[in-house]
This record gives sequence, C-alpha cells and structure tokens, in this order.
Amino acid sequence: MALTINSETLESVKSIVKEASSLMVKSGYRIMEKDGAVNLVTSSDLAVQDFLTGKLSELIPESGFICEEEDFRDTSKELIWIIDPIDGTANYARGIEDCCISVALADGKGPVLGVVYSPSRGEMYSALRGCGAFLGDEPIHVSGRPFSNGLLCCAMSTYRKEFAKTCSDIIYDVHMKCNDTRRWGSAALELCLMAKGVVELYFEMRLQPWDYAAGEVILTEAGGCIATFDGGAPSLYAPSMVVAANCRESLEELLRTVHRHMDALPY
Ligand code: 2AM
Ligand code: CA
Repeated sequence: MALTINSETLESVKSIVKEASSLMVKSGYRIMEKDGAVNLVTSSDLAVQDFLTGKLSELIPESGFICEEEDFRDTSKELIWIIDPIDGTANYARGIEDCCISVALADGKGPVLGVVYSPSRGEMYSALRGCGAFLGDEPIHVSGRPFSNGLLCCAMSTYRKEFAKTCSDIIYDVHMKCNDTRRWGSAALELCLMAKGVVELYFEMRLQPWDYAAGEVILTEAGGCIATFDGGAPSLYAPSMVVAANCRESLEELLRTVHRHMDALPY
C-alpha cells in the first residue's frame, strides 16, 4: 500500500530530529578517525544516528536507510531515509558551532521531505515537496541577488585532495565575478542558508547524498535550483558534484564555469 507523506509526517520528523539534537553535547564526546585524520566521527554522530534510525523506522516501518556512519544502508525499500547525523562533524569536534542534523525522505522521484536542524542557531529548516520551505513556522525564499552580488559557498575537496587544484581554479573564476566566498563546513546548512536568502551560489566537487538530500528539497521548495555536473539532479545513491544557485540564470553561469575547467567528472 502506498504511504502518504504529509505535513503530519513532517511534524513528526521535526520533533524526532529536535529530540536527537540533545545528544549533540558540548563536551564529553569521543573523537575517532574513520579513514585517517581528515575524516572524523564522534560518539555523538553515532548516538544521533542510532536514535534517528530507531525512531524513523518506528514512524515508517517499511522504510530503508542511507546513513553516513557505519555503512548503515538498505535501499531495497520504496521510501528511503537519507541521514547525516551531524553534518559538519569537523566543526563539531573543534567546538565550532556550525553543524546540523540532516534528514531527508526520498521516493522514486527524489527527496520528498527534508529537515535540517542547527541546535546552536536554534534553526529548524523543513520542506515537503510541493508545499514550500520553512524556517520554524515561517516560509522562506531565496534572494533575488544577481550573480555579481552573490555569496559563493564552496570547499576545496577535503577528502580527495587530488581534485583541490581544479576546485581552486573554479572557485577563483566564480570569486572574480561574484561578491565574495565562504567555506562554512556544513553543506546541509549552506543549502538552507541559500534557501533563506543569505547566500546565492554553491559549488562542491564531490559530496555524499546525506550532505545534500534534505538541503535539496528545502532549497528547491524555497525557489532555488540544484544540479550536478551534467545539469541533471545530483544522485541520491552515489557521490555527486553539487552546483546550486538562487536562480536558473546563475546556476547556468556556475555550470559554464565548471565546464571551462572540466570535460568530465574525475570520479
Ligand atoms: P561531514 O561533516 O558530514 O563530513 C562539505 O563541505 C562537507 O564536507 C560538509 O558537509 C562536511 O560533511 C565535510 N567537511 C567539512 N569540513 C570538513 C573538514 N575540515 N574535514 C572533513 N570534512 C569536512
Ligand atoms: Ca556527517
């Protein structure tokens, strides 16, 4: 039987995520390395993911999961939760407050529901496909700023340093044509900041679905656009380049800049 994902589902996910955030403590957590010192996981990431998977499988028992930690993956179901228990773990582990919990629910057509919660900001972003995007209870929308006055969010390919030079060349080109550049350290949060109208441009060479699935539905419901290298939607099952903007014109300008430096994705 097909399940209806509605505002009641969204409210339940928001309260589960809020409850999970109490596990993001300010001190006393353990920091572990995943694949060397650049890729960290903390005991809080594991506790939040454990809590979320337990509660969300109670909410929709026939759902599957793609989660960042511990290779927790079951994509055999029609509805799949895509979870980053802490997006911005490197920030969290250093006591930098920009990090969030990111939860999306995807069906065969893409993300249908997205929730991103930043405990330090007290900001709960959410969206249901076709129903708009919200910060708390207030509707949000991307800004109308043109490319030339846009703020670019980006990163230098943290895990795959062999792509950093190309990233740097692309970022330089965009930087010279826009207002300024930011590196926040949390993709989910950055996509939500675009959704609420404070940044306009976004480029990351290689992200994982849990970094952008929730942000994708929140951003598109707020009027923004998101794509991967070829202009299609980023994959929800495999790593993707992510390019996003507050309007189609700026997205196309970003993609043209990327294509000046790369004929194909290097992975
Ligand atoms: P993560 O915390 O879930 O690993 C894009 O910038 C992504 O890279 C972020 O969403 C974040 O995801 C990760 N990231 C940010 N800063 C990082 C750092 N210093 N080291 C490793 N990963 C980082
Ligand atoms: Ca993470």
